[in-house]
Amino acid sequence: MERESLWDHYMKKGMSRRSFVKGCIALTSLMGLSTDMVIKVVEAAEKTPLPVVVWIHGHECTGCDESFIRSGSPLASDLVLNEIALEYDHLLSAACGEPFEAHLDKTIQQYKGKYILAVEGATCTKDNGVYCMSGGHTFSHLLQKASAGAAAVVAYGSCAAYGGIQAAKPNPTGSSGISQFIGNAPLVKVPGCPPIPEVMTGVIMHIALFGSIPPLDNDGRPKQFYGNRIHDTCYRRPFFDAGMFAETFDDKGAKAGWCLYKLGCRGPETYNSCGNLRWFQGMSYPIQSGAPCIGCSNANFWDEDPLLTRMPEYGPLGNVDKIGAAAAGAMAVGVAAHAVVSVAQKNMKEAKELAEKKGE
Ligand code: FSX
Ligand code: SF4
Ligand code: F3S
Repeated sequence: MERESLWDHYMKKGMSRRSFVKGCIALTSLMGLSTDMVIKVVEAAEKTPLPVVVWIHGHECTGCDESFIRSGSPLASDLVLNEIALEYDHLLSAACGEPFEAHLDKTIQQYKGKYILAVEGATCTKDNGVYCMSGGHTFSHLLQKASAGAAAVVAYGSCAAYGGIQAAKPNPTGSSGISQFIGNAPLVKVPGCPPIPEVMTGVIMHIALFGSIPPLDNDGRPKQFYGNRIHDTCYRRPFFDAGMFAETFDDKGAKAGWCLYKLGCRGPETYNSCGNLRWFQGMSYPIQSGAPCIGCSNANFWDEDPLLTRMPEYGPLGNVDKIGAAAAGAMAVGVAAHAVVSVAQKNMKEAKELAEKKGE
């Protein structure tokens, strides 16, 4: 039996063509596409059957699902109930036990080559993978089984993408990202600890409507959501450029909303959409709440926390060059050099103003 499309679904519920088109416009924006793509989205939503999704969880904290269920556009409930056919989900499904596992087997047989596999969490291999089991088997086994017939695999969160917190040194469970366990299935990485809810829904709807994965960067992340650094879209950037930095979490700079670089902000080396989309329907994001970006969408962020390397360095403005030395990579050094120049310019301006004041 042919599965219904989004348009079929709207008609069945007695909704108008107008609300369908409005929904498609919202989806276009959600997927990070330009408005000239609206017609293509409408066409795809008219014809493409709703995608079957199998959603599994490995080694993680479930924060990714906590994020996902707060998606505001579309509402996670709309996505789950109306826009995808979620056949199996470790967290959201009401069923459990043997019938649940049997349903997984039936789903991956019936929709072989057609379903999307969404994965949250790392996999672990130490001691034969005993630290992460599902349905009586290791999570690595489940991953191999479920990815074998998947049209695409979406790695939600930094755990599935890179290993995450449980892979932190000394990594006692041998945790890692999922890429080596999914064979040749096309993989989309959606990192973040957790990822932004609208990014999670945007990626799955892109695959669902176009039947292909979105354009990816060299690391396998969708370009439309990971194409900019947090630093490029940060509303505190003018303070960075002016050399105005908070030095402690409660000084006058922190209270005035100055740049958090000296408090360990990894915005200059982190690619994510937090500065554009923000979180929870645009309410806020870490930097807006006064917390430096910890680079939660970066591989290995858990072992490279700049709070540990920068915190002892803050203080005299001259220490900014040490921050550059501690930061990884030429880009970060360039940013630190920019910070030094900004600070020097600010100091010169202040000295000039003081001299002028004294001369009055
Ligand atoms: Fe990891 Fe997600 Fe961080 Fe937590 O599923 S990316 S620990 S928010 O829950 O996997
Ligand atoms: Fe914003 Fe951080 Fe860049 Fe400062 S260093 S401008 S707080 S992203
Ligand atoms: Fe993570 Fe930094 Fe965004 S910590 S939530 S990538 S601002």
